[in-house]
Order: sequence, then C-alpha cells, then structure tokens
Amino acid sequence: MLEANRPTVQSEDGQQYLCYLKGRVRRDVGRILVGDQVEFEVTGPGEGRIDVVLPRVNQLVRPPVANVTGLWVIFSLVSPSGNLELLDRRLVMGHLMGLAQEIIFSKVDLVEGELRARLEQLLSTYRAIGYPVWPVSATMGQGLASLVSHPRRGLWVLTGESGAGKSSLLKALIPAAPVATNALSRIGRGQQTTRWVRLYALGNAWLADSPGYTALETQVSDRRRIVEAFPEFRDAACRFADCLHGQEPGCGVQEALREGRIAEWRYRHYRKLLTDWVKSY
Ligand SMILES: Nc1nc2c(ncn2[C@@H]2O[C@H](COP(=O)(O)OP(=O)(O)OP(=O)(O)O)[C@@H](O)[C@H]2O)c(=O)[nH]1
Ligand SMILES: [Mg+2]
Ligand SMILES: [Zn+2]
Repeated sequence: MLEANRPTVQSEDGQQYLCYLKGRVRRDVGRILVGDQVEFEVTGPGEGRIDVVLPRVNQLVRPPVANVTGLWVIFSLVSPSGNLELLDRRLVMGHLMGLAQEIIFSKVDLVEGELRARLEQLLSTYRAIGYPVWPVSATMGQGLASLVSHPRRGLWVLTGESGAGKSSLLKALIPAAPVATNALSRIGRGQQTTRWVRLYALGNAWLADSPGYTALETQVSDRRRIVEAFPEFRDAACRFADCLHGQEPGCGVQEALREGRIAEWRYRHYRKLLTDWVKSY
C-alpha cells in the first residue's frame, strides 16, 4: 500500500492499482494503512480489489503506517535548534519498538562557528553508540549522496521535531515528491501539517514523511528495558547485573560517566526517563 486516502497498491512488478476494499476486509481490519501488505485482484486497467490484508509486524499511530523497518530521526542544531532530550526519548521509543534507527543531522549549511564543534561532538557520540549518523543539507546537497548510498530495505519513516527539515530532505532526495515544506505551506493552506502519508521509493527502500514527531508511545513494562535502550551502558560493563546505574557505589556506568566515556546529557536523559517512568506507573 503506497497511499491510504486513495488506496494505491503497488504490485511486485511495479505496477500501481487504485483499489477498493472487499467488504469483509473492511470489517476485519477497519482501516487499511500505508505499508500494509495485501493480496488483491486486478479488476480493470489500473484498478483492483483488496481481498486480504496480511498480519502487521508493527504499526505507528502518527503517521498511520504499518510494517515499519526503521526511523530516520532528523535533528537540527539551528533554526529551530533541536531538543536533545526529545531526540534521546525518540531513540529509546524506537528501540523499544524494535525499529532500526539512523540519525540525520540536518541543515549543516547553517552550522557555523561554535556550533561546528557541537555538531562534531554529537556525530562522534552517536556514532560511537552505534547509530548510523548523517550530516546533511537539503538545500546545499551536502551529505545526500552518502546518505542515499547506504544500503537499506523496507519502510523508513522520517521523524523529528517540527521544522527540523524532514519534508525538505524528502524533497531533496525525491524531487518528484509533492511535499509541502513549512515555508511553502504557509502561503498555501495555513499551518503546515504534512497531512497525508505516502511512500516514496529510495533505492530498495521506501520512505514516508510525517508531521512533527511521530507518535510512538509504547508501554514500558520493565525499567530494565529503558536501561537496554542505552547501548553505551552495556559497553561500560557495570558489574552489577540488576544495576539501574543510579547511586550504587562501584557502578561501571557512573565510572564511565566520570571518565567521559558516556555523554553527560545521555546519562541525564536516562535518569529523567526512569523517574518519569516511575511517576507514570
Ligand atoms: N538552510 C537550510 N534550511 C533548511 C534545510 N532543510 C530545511 N530547511 C528549512 O527549514 C524549514 C522547515 O523545513 P521542513 O522541511 O518543512 O521541516 P519539517 O521537519 O518537514 O517540519 P514539519 O512538517 O512541520 O514537521 C523550511 O523553511 C526549510 O526551507 C537545509 O538543509 N538548509
Ligand atoms: Mg514536513
Ligand atoms: Zn551500574
């Protein structure tokens, strides 16, 4: 399924069909989602009927997309300057949902002076943690070639704070995409919301834009899962098996933090997440 408003299905040979849902399917699955894998029957030239929606591996609430492989988390240091706590929360949520994640640092053409060093610090920190990181500029084209040449499969959703440059990036990568960016849509239909979801082919993968931060809220039943979402804590090899890396004397994570092997803001966001988890439980 490429698009849900006008249910468009692409077959394995690349043909597209505008489809309607068989009544029984509508009753069973309710709404069909972008990213759904379906079985369908061709009913006419470029037209078809969806008979079966295959079970979904996962599903996002906003944008409504099924069978997501990974997230492109877009973060900008400038105009507007992004919030690192939101970034880390996003990475934790993505991890809990079992999604692959890559971090794209956008608008690098605007990153100057002291911010350059900050960008380098963020790139090396998140790279060391294990995330693929990509500094790019949608307007000047920097970094786009390496971003695209990285091998990927499946369905990837662009996520990140409003104004971070998601739609601009999509548009830079896929010029044919009719994407409204912030600046343009103010002239158009008032407040920007990337209203509809559609998939765009990028190499062997598919991309979906989304407005603002994706809603990923997922239940965390166990605090250990939050700990696990910080891969660098594992590298710190704390010797206490059930350690939450708080005030415990001899904790390996705190030692790594003191020695600068764990970024101070990552640890701070971890503690905050734990506290919020306790409150919300
Ligand atoms: N200088 C510069 N400006 C950029 C770049 N990418 C995006 N912008 C500008 O940043 C603003 C926001 O970009 P969008 O692509 O609409 O941001 P978005 O993440 O899609 O925002 P939402 O759809 O509201 O979530 C626009 O005015 C863009 O022109 C870039 O690489 N360099
Ligand atoms: Mg947008
Ligand atoms: Zn510990």
